[in-house]
Amino acid sequence: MAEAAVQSREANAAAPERELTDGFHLVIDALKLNGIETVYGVPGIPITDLGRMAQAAGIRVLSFRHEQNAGYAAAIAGFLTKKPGVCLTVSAPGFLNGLTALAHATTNCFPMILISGSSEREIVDLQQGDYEEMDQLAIAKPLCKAAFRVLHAQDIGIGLARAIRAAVSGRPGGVYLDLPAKLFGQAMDAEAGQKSLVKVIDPAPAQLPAPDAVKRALDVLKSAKRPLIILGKGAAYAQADDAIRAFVERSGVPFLPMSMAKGLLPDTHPQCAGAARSTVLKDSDVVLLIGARLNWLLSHGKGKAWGDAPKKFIQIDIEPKEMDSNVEIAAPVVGDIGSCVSALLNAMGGSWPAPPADWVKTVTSKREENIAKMAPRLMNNNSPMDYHGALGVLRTIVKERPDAILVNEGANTLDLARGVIDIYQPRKRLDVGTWGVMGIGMGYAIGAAVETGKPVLAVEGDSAFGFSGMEIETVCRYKLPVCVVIFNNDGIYRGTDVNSAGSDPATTVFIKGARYDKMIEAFGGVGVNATSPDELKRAVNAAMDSGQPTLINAVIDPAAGSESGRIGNLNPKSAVRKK
Ligand code: ADP
Ligand code: TPW
Ligand code: MG
Repeated sequence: MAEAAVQSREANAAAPERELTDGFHLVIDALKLNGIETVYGVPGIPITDLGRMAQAAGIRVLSFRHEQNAGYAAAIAGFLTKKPGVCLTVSAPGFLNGLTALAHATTNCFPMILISGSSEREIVDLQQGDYEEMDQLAIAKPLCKAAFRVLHAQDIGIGLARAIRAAVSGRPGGVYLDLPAKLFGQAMDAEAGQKSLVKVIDPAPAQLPAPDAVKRALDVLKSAKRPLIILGKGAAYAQADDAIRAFVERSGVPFLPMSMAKGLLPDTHPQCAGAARSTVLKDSDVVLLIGARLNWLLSHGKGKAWGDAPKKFIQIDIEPKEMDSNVEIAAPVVGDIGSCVSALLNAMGGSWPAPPADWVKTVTSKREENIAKMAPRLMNNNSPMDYHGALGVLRTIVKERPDAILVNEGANTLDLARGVIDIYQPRKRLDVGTWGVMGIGMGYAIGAAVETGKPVLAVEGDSAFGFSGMEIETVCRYKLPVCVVIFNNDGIYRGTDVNSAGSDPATTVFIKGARYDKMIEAFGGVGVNATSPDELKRAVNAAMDSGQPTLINAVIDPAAGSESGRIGNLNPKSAVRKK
C-alpha cells in the first residue's frame, strides 16, 4: 500500500500538470451539481472525512445522535422539498439504523437516498470477517425502490444520477446507494472526473393523464348525488396547491383531508368535511381520491366505515398499480397530480353543476354539530390537564401562527391533536404516516426546521418522544426554532396500568411525574414544566416568539387516555384471557 502511494506520488511528480480528484470529491461534486445542499447523518468509518469535506465544500451536514433520526429528517426533507433527502451512515450497524427510515420513506412515498459506506467487497463476499461486515446492498433491496452500488470513481456521477431519478420520478420512494470504503480514495484525472458527473435533467417528468381517463372521471363525478373528495399526502407532496384548491372549490364537493393533507385547503374551509368524517365516508356515493391510498387508514375502501350504499371510486395517482388495490376503481386517472388536476379543471368547462344542496347541507350541519360538541371541552383549564384542555390551547396558538409546522406523534396525543388542531397551510402537519410509526418526532422537527426555516411545534406523547429524545441535543446544537411539547401522562396510552403479578411496573407505564423539561436544560435549552393550559399557553408562546430550543413537560392526567388512542379496535383479542 505504502509502496503504491509512493509510486503514485512519483507519477504525479513526473506529470505535475495533471490534476487529480478522488471518490470523496466526486461524491460531493455530484451532490452539489444536483442541488443537494443538505445531508443528515452520523459520522464514522468510512464516511467521516466525506462529512468533513462536504461541510468544507458548503454542503450543510447535520450530525445526529442516531441514524434513524437522521434518516427521518432526510425522509421529511424529501416530502417537503420534492428533492431527495440524503442520509449518510457508516457500515453495518449505522446502515441498519438508517434502514428503518429508508423503508419508512418508501412506504410513505417520500423521496430519500440513504448513502452508506460499506466494507471491502472482496472480504464481505467471502465472509472473512471485515470491520462491520455486511452485504448491505442485498439487505436494502427489498426495503426500497431501488438500490445501487458504485465500485469505480468514474461511476459516481451516474450512480448518484440513477439514485436521484429513482427517488423522485413516478411514485417517490427510498433509494439505497452503497459506497464501499475503497471508492473514496480512488483517484482519477480531475477533468475526466468532472466530465463523468451527471446533472439529472427533469428528474420527475410530468406524467399527463389520458384525455379519456379525464372525461370518464368527470362523467362519474357529475353523476354523483353525494360526492366526496379525499385529499392524501400525495396531494400535499405534489405542490400543486393552487390547482387543487381551484378544483375543489370549482367542484363545490365536500373534501376530507388525510392527516398530512390537512391545510391544502384550510380545515376551516366551508367545504371541509373533517369534522363529519364518519358521515361522509358512510353516505357518499362517489369518492374522488387525490394522492390517497385505500389502505388501512381508509378501512380499505369497504366494510362498516363505508356503509351500505354502493360507491364508485375515482382515483388520481401516479402509480398505475395502485388502482383496484382494494376495491374496483371506476375511473382511474394515472398521472402526476398537478397535471391530472389541471386537466380536470380544464375539462370541466364553463359551467359545472354544484353538488346536490341537500347533501352539502347534511355534511355542513353534521360538521357544525360536531364542532359545537367539542368546543366546551377545549376550553377547560383543568390541572393536571386532560388532552382536550391542553390541545385547546395549542389549537389557538397554531391558528395565530399558521406558518409554523406541527410535528405530531403518540397514540391519544396523535389522534386527538389531529382532530383538534386546525391546519391552515399546505405541508404544515407532519406525523407518523402510513405505518403509524413512533420515533419520527425529533428527526422530522429538525428536518422541517432546517429545510423551511419556519418554527416547529412538536406535540409528542411521552412514549413517542422517547424514541428520538436524545436529538434534543441536536436541536440545541444547531439552535433550531423547535418547541417540543410532551404530553406526559406517565405512559403508553395511559399511566394507570398495574402489574398484578409482581413488583415490576406494568408494561405500559413509565416513571410517575417524570420531568422531561430537565433533559433539555442539560444542553442549554429552555425547559418548562406546565401543569395547566394557562401555563402551557404562556410557555409555547414564549418559545415560538423567541425561537429558542424549548421542551415543555405538559402534565396530563394519567387516566385521561384510552388504549391505542382511536385504533384500539386493531388490537387482537385473546381467546382465553378475560379483560
Ligand atoms: P395518505 O396516507 O395521506 O392517505 P398515501 O401515502 O396513502 O396518502 O397515498 C399517497 C399516494 O400519492 C400514493 O399512492 C402515491 O403514489 C401518490 N403520489 C405521490 N406523489 C404523487 C404525485 N406527484 N402525483 C400523483 N400521485 C402521487
Ligand atoms: C416503532 C406502538 C403505538 S403508540 C405508542 C406505541 C409504543 C406510544 C403511545 O404512547 P404516548 O402517547 O406516545 O405516550 P399517549 O398520549 O397515548 O400516551 N414502536 C414503533 N411504532 C409503534 N407504533 C409502536 C411501537 C405504539
Ligand atoms: Mg403517553
